[in-house]
Amino acid sequence: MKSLALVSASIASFALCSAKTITLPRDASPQVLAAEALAGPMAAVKRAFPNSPSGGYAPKQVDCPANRPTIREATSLSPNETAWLELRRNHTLDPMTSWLSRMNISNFDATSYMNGIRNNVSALPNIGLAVSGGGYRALMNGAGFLAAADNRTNNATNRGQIGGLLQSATYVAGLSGGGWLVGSIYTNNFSSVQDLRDGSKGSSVWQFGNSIFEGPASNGIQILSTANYFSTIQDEVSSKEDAGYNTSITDYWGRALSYQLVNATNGGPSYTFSSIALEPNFQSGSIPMPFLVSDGRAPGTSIVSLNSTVYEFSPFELGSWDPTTYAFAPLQYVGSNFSAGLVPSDGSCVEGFDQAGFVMGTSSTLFNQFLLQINTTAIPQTLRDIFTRLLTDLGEDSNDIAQWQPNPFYKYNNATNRNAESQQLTLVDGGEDGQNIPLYPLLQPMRNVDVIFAVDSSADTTYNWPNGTSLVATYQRSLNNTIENGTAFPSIPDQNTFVNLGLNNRPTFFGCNASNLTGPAPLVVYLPNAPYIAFSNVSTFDPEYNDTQRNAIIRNGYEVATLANGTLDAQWPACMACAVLSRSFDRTGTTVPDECTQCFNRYCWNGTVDSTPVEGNYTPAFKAGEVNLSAASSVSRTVTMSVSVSAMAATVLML
Ligand SMILES: *[C@@H]1O[C@H](CO)[C@@H](O)[C@H](O)[C@H]1NC(C)=O
Ligand SMILES: *[C@@H]1O[C@H](CO)[C@@H](O)[C@H](O)[C@H]1NC(C)=O
Ligand SMILES: *[C@@H]1O[C@H](CO)[C@@H](O)[C@H](O)[C@H]1NC(C)=O
Ligand SMILES: *[C@@H]1O[C@H](CO)[C@@H](O)[C@H](O)[C@H]1NC(C)=O
Ligand SMILES: *[C@@H]1O[C@H](CO)[C@@H](O)[C@H](O)[C@H]1NC(C)=O
Ligand SMILES: *[C@@H]1O[C@H](CO)[C@@H](O)[C@H](O)[C@H]1NC(C)=O
Ligand SMILES: *[C@@H]1O[C@H](CO)[C@@H](O)[C@H](O)[C@H]1NC(C)=O
Ligand SMILES: *[C@@H]1O[C@H](CO)[C@@H](O)[C@H](O)[C@H]1NC(C)=O
Ligand SMILES: *[C@@H]1O[C@H](CO)[C@@H](O)[C@H](O)[C@H]1NC(C)=O
Ligand SMILES: *[C@@H]1O[C@H](CO)[C@@H](O)[C@H](O)[C@H]1NC(C)=O
Ligand SMILES: *[C@@H]1O[C@H](CO)[C@@H](O)[C@H](O)[C@H]1NC(C)=O
Ligand SMILES: CC(=O)N[C@H]1CO[C@H](CO)[C@@H](O)[C@@H]1O
Repeated sequence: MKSLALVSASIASFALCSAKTITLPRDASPQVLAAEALAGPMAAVKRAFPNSPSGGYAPKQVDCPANRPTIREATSLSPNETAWLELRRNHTLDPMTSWLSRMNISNFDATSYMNGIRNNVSALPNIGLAVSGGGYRALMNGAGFLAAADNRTNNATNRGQIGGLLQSATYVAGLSGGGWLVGSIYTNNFSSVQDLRDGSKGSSVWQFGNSIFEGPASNGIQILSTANYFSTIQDEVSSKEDAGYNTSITDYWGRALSYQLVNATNGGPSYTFSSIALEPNFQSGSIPMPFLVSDGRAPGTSIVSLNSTVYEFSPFELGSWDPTTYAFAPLQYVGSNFSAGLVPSDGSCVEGFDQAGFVMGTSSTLFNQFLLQINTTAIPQTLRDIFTRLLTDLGEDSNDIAQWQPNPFYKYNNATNRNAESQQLTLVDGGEDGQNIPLYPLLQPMRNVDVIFAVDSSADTTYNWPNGTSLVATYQRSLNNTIENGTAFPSIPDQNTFVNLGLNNRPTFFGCNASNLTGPAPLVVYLPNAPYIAFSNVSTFDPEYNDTQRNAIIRNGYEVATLANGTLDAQWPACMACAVLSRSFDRTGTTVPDECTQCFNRYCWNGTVDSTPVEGNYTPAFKAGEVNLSAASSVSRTVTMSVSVSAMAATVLML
C-alpha cells in the first residue's frame, strides 16, 4: 500500500496524457477503421459469465447471502464437487463406452464390459488430464493433445484417432502456459481447440502473432492502438486499486494475457473463474471440471516441491490439501475479509476478485518477466514507472508474486497453516516448485482418479525438451511424510534414466502395477513433447508466433497424442484404452486382455534404471519426418514451418 499514492499519481498523469494525445492506430487503413467500428458493437454481446458485480475488473462489496460464506477444512471434497461428480461420472458413461469401443482392444468387448459396470460408479474408470506449464509452447503442444482427445475435432473419431477421451474425462488440469489453454477453453464456454485456433470474425482469441506488447489484432488487423491497449489495462487495474485492493504486476499480466485468451471485448474484464460453475454444460455435468494450479510463496523465500504449499483453483474453490494450509475458500467470495474462517458479522462480502484473467495470471506469474522486458517493448513510460514502483515496493525478487489480499485463510488452522498470521496470501507460478505438470489436484485420494494423461512441455534440457524433472519433483514430494498428506505417486527414475532410456521421447506409463505402490495412486501416462513433425521446442519466453508456427506446434502436439496417427504404433489407441481400464480391471477382477498385456510390456516403465551421466546436449530427431503441413493437416491449415534449433537457446529457469 505504501506506493499507492505514487502509483495513482502516475496513473492520473497517464490518463491526462492519453486524453490530450490523439492516438492513431498503427495503420489507419479502411480495414482498421472497419475493425474498430466492429469492436464497438461487440461490447453489447454478452457471453455466459461476465458476472463481476462491479461490471469491470474491480472486485465489489455485495450483501452476504443468507448462508454466509465460510472456509472449510480439507477433510473431504466440497459438497459442490460431490454433487457435481454424481452428474459427471454418469455423463462419462456413454462417451467412454463409445471411445473404448473405437480404441478397439482385440478380443475385448468394451461395450459389454461397460454395461456390466454401468450401475457401479466405483468400478468405472475415472480419467484426469493434465497439461504442463511452459509458456506458449505448453499452450500449443497441450492444445494439440486436447484437440486429438476432443471428439469435436475434424476426423478425430476416425480409425487410429483418439477423439472422445476429453468427453470421457472427469477432470482437466492446467498450470501456467497449460493454464492459459485450460482457462481459455473454459472461459469461452468449453470451445474446442479447433475453434479457438481458427478464431472468429472480430475476435482476437489465439492470435499470437500480435504479442502482448502490442495488443490485440483481429485477422491481422490491430483493433486497439498499442497506446489505447495499455491505457485500458491501466485503467482496469487502477479501478481495482481504487476499490481498495493491493495489486501487483500479475494484475497487468493477467489483463494483457486475457486479450489473447478470452473471446470478449477487452479480454472480458468482468469474467470470473467461479462463473464457470454457472455454465449450463458444467452444471449438468456434461463437461469435465477444470483446475488451475499455483504455489504459495512468501516474499523473499524460495520453494521446492518438498516444502511448497500447492493451491488449486476449481470453479468452486481456492485452497490446498497440504497440511500447511489444509483449507478451502468458496472462490466466488474470495476477496471477502475472512478471519478464522468467517466473514465477521459486521463485515460485508466481496465478489469479483477471482477475475478469470487474474486467476490465469496467478498460475503463470513467471511471465511477469514479459512485462518487465521494458527496454525492448512498446510499453509506455508511465506504465514502466508503475512497474518500477511496484518492484521497489515488493522487492525485485518478488516480481513474480500475485497478491491475494485479504488472505482467505487468515487465522484459520493456526496450528499448521503457514499463512495463518499473514493478511495476504502470495501466490506464484504453479511450476515454481518444479512440479510443472498439474498432477496435484488429480492425486488427491478423495478424487479416486485412475489414470492421468500427463502432457509435459517443460523446457528441462538446453534445447527446451522435457527430461522428466517434473515427475521426479512430484515423486520426491510423495516420499516426504509431512507434506504428501496421503498422496501416493508411482516410482519415477532419475532424469539421466529418462534420457538414456528414451522415456522423455515417447509415451511412458508409470505405476502400472497397483500392488507396487505405497497407497492408491493413478496410473500416469506420460506424454513428453518431442519433435514428430515440427520443432516444438520454442523458447518459453518467445512471446510471438505467426499462425503457421502456432498451427505447426499444435499439429505436433496432435501427433504426440496419436503417435503420428498410429503410424509409429498401430496399437497405440488400444494401449491408451488399456491404461484407462487398468485400475478398473483390478477392481472388477477382470482378466487383462492379451493386447493390454502387450501394451503394458511395451509402454510401462519396468523399473530399469540407467543413471549414467548424459554426455552432450539432448537433440532428438524427427519421429515422423518433417511433413508438408498444408497437405497433411486435419488440425492445421498451414505451410511448412522451420524453426531452427540454434535460435532456441534456453533463456529460462525450469519451465
Ligand atoms: C455450492 O453449494 C452451496 C451449498 O449447497 C450452494 O449454496 C452454492 O450455490 C453452490 N455453488 C455453486 C457454484 O454451485
Ligand atoms: C445418467 O445419464 C443418463 C443419460 O446418459 C440419464 O438418462 C440418466 O437419467 C442419468 N442418471 C442419473 C442418476 O443422473
Ligand atoms: C462428442 O461427445 C459428446 C458426449 O458424448 C456427444 O454428445 C457429441 O455428440 C459428440 N460429438 C461428436 C461430434 O461426435
Ligand atoms: C467469439 O465470440 C463471438 C461473439 O460471441 C462468437 O460468435 C464466436 O463464436 C466466438 N469465437 C470463439 C472461437 O469462441
Ligand atoms: C525450501 O527448501 C529449499 C531447499 O532446501 C530452501 O532453500 C528454501 O528456503 C525452503 N523454503 C521454505 C519456504 O521453507
Ligand atoms: C518435508 O516437508 C516439510 C513440509 O513442507 C518440510 O518442512 C521438510 O523440510 C521436508 N523434508 C525434507 C527432507 O525436505
Ligand atoms: C534498460 O536497460 C539498461 C541496460 O541494460 C539498464 O541499465 C536499465 O536499467 C534498463 N531500464 C529499465 C527501465 O529497466
Ligand atoms: C487462530 O488464532 C487467532 C489468534 O491469533 C484466534 O483469534 C483464532 O480464533 C484462532 N483460530 C482458530 C480457528 O482457533
Ligand atoms: C534435466 O533437467 C534438469 C532441469 O533443467 C537439469 O538440471 C538436468 O541437468 C537435466 N538432465 C538431463 C539428463 O537432461
Ligand atoms: C516398485 O516399487 C519399488 C519400491 O518402491 C521401486 O523401487 C520400483 O521402482 C517399483 N517398480 C516399478 C516398476 O514402479
Ligand atoms: C479427414 O479424413 C478424410 C478421410 O480420411 C480425409 O479425406 C480428409 O482429408 C480429412 N480431413 C482433414 C481436415 O484432415
Ligand atoms: C492422510 C493424512 O495424513 N491427512 C492429514 C493431512 O493434514 C491434516 C492437517 O495437518 C491432518 O489433519 C490430516 O490427518
